[in-house]
This record gives sequence, C-alpha cells and structure tokens, in this order.
Amino acid sequence: MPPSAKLTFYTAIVCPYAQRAAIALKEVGAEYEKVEIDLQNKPSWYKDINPETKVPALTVDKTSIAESLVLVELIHDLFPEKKKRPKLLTLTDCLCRLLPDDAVKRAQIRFFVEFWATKVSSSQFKLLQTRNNKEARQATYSEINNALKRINELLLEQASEGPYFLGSEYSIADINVAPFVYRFQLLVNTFLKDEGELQYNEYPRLKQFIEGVVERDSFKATIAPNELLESSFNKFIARIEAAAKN
Ligand SMILES: N[C@@H](CCC(=O)N[C@@H](CS)C(=O)NCC(=O)O)C(=O)O
Repeated sequence: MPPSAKLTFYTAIVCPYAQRAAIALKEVGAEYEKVEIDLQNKPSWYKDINPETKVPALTVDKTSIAESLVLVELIHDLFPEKKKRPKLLTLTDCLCRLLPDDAVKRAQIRFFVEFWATKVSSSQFKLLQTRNNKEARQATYSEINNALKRINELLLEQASEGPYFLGSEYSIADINVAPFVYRFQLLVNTFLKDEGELQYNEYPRLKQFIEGVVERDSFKATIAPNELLESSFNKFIARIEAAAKN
C-alpha cells in the first residue's frame, strides 16, 4: 500500500507507548500528519479514532489502528525496507529491516520486549507507590536486578557486542524497549534518587544496550523533556493516591 497512503499519527509527547510508534515512523522516514492529544483533556472526537481513547493510534487512509506494539509492526510492514546510510562512505545505501525475516529471531525479539515489560517496566508502579520509603523499595530492586541479569543473558545470546539487541543491527526490539529504559532510569536516578540501585553496570553488554538505544537519533528526536516526564510521574502518584482514598 504506502508510501502513498495518508498517515495520521495520534500521540502524546510524554507517552512511552506513543514514543515507540514515533521512533518507528522516524526510522522508516514516513511522512505523516501528527495530532497531539491532551491526555488530561481528551477531545470528544478522539473516541471515533480509538474507542479506548488511548494514544498512540494511527490512521492509514480511513482506517484507524491502535496499540503501540501493533503499530510498530504495522509501520514496519508499510515500509518494509528502510534506507540507512552506511557508516563507511560507499556509493550505495544499505537496505536494513527493523524486523528480520527469520521466524525464530522475530519470536526472540517479541519475547525480549515482553520480558522487559513484565519484569522491569511493571515495577515502576511499585516504586512510585513506595517513593517515601527507600527500604520498602529494596525488594523491588532485587527483583529488577534478577531480571536485568536474565536480560543480559538474552542480549549475549544474540551477540557478544551491542549496542542493540541483535548486535549492530537496530530492530523493533530496541524501538519497543527504549522509551521504557529511559523513563525507568529517570525515575530511579533522578526522581527517586536511588542511583546505584540498578546493577546494570555489572554487565557490559547490558550497559552498552541501555546507553545505545537512547543515543539513537530517532530516540533523541522523539523523547519529551525531562521536566514533562517528571510531571507525568507526579500525575501518576496523584492518581495512585486518589485511588487509595476511594
Ligand atoms: N497498551 C497500550 C497502552 C497505551 C496507553 O496506556 N496510553 C496512555 C498514555 S501513556 C493513554 O492514552 N492514557 C489515556 C487514558 O488511559 O485515558 C499501547 O501499547 O498502546
């Protein structure tokens, strides 16, 4: 179908799920119209785009699709061969894909994304709940550090050197995890001031991955300023507290 299809991207700058799709759009060099949705005051028409009223959503011509993991793969399928300029100057551009053809590699990518979400990102909620009690956070950090050890093994299974999940090749694994890597570090190091609690420095391959995915141009072009992200942590805390009172 595309590149000729008209794409409209519904997003919110602070949202990590929306950032996944924003990175994918940037990576493939898609042209699209961007509509920023105010999550505190969502427009009533947005339910016609996504009945769940969540971001991200993407309209391809007249069809609207939601869910970030679905969108990242859709963007890949719409633009299967992104062009990347090789580091060494040659006369031709190399054609690189965000999702390899190999079925097992595709499954490993999806497993890695799922593992990061359930074993690391899901702890964010617990850490925010215990933000006033550092001791209470120790058990959560120990769970996360166990997960990081396993993540390091998963990275080494793919390649001995990074920076990316597959090694030197950037893929959907990196896109889907990077927004959460960045916010998690901001939460732990800056917001909770628990620097040093996450033990990824012990694993050179994992450290390289964590640094590499947030250094990518498409990531830097789509990340919200830290003040906005911190303000969204505060809104999250306010929601937890309001829910606890009810
Ligand atoms: N599973 C969804 C989650 C999307 C999501 O939770 N988006 C949040 C913003 S980060 C949202 O739109 N929240 C608005 C609401 O829940 O009303 C995805 O992967 O796209």
